[in-house]
Amino acid sequence: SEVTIKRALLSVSDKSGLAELGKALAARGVELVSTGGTAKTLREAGLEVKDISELTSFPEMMDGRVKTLHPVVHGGLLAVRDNPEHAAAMAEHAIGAIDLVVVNLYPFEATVARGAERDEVIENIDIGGPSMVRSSAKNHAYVTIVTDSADYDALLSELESHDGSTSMEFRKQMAAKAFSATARYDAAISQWFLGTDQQQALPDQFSLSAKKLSELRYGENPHQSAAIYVPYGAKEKGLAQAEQIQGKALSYNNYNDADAALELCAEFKGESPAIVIVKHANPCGVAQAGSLLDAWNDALACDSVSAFGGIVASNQPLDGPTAEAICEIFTEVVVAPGADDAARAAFARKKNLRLLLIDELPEPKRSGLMTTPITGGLLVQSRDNGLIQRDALKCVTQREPTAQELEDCIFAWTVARHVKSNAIVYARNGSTAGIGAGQMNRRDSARIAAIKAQEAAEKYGWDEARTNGSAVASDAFFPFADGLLAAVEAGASAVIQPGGSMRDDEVIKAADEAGIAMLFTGMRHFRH
Ligand code: 93A
Repeated sequence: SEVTIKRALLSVSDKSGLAELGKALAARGVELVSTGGTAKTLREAGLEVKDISELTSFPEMMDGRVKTLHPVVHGGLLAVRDNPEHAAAMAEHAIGAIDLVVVNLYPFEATVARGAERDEVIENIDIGGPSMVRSSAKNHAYVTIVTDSADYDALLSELESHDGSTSMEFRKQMAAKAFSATARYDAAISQWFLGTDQQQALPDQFSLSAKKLSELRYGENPHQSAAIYVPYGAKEKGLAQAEQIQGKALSYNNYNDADAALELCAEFKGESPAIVIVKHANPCGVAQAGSLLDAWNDALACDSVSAFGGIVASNQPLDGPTAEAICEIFTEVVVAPGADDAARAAFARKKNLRLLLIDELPEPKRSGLMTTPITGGLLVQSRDNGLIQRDALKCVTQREPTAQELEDCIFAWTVARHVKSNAIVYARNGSTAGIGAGQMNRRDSARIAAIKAQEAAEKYGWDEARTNGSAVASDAFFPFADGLLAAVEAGASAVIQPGGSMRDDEVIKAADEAGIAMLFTGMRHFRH
């Protein structure tokens, strides 16, 4: 499984360490092939280099958009060397094998970060580079791929210790790095598109025209008047036009809370059974489990005190056992995409409980405008539909999260997006363990969430709070290590947060010292 490096293709935007690497490879007798700028740097260092255009018999064209996208390159990268048909194709088309690929990509993120114009940003979307990276990584049985200049030394010592070859283990390790590099790269590009499109979606003028659907008894308080309106041309019925099966008329606060519950529950659309309990527009218990009943029990255990008088949403049609369990505590509103006969019969015994059925859960990724009146004006923003991309998560600690911690991180993060800032959410095994909402500093939110978890443990007679071994999500970065330390004290073993604080180094150091794993999402979710 050792492959001797005879020919290397180098094509790098970040030219640091390139000349040294080129010299070391040339000294081993490796043939160097390069794209324009890379070849120039190597030649300036006195090295002999073959231009990629000599290989492809095409000039680099269209402002460099098409340099390496050619069968002679990708054939040389993808060929299965001991497959006779592949070998015949190589011979027939004069495709030479490429053993080593050193590529780092156009600096897309740096271009965005310095505020470049749209055209320049687009030009910095590397196409040929990731293609070579992916071809090489796929064919790691034969090809060594290096995507980070920080790995040049590792490559050279590998060649040194294997007499000019690389081992399968090394190539596999580099391939894994390569795929995570291209995944992160694409995630950054897609994020940029979403961001700019959202900005562009804001019209120069807009008028909201809506029809009154029904008067509400009063608004947030009895001295305020209120009604519910439906915009002309509304595309979906949503909560506003849900079917009310039973119970008292809905109040303004009921609608507001039911909407918060529904929006969070919609994040679990098409997934395993999930229950959300909301109080005062904040979730106080969220869980996903094998059955709706289990999800309800887990969600309730998070903060059973707050769940009293709560609003419940389900991501699936309700069944009898779950409805019976919900009826055991005082519940204001239940909203779900359906309820079977047994569930309806159970709810019917609670005359005041408002049961709302919707056709389907809203689409969590949908776009739209959100408005907030201010004195003399209106603030308008695009809806926060920035969903997490697993591939874009960056582990910044020495320890990587375990598979379970990763799942819990993503679950906690999903919930945290729907909690008023400052939001801290602990989760373990698909269930929230403690939620801290709406505090003016992050450390207090972390402490409050931990207190709730402790109270739950005492009430249910558990040996430990569910924050022990939990993942904790923070809706915005930890400005200081103290918030993180409060979470560690509560027993969290993994953290997910946007990152981007001036003191990230301090926070990462505290995480490493505590032996926990920490993921950066690169995206913040304030909700004020
Ligand atoms: O414009 S591309 O998407 N098209 C290509 O065919 C191509 N081949 C290599 N970008 C391409 N590259 C990228 O060029 C590499 O990923 C690398 O970042 C850069 C190196 O160009 P140069 O050697 O001219 O500095």
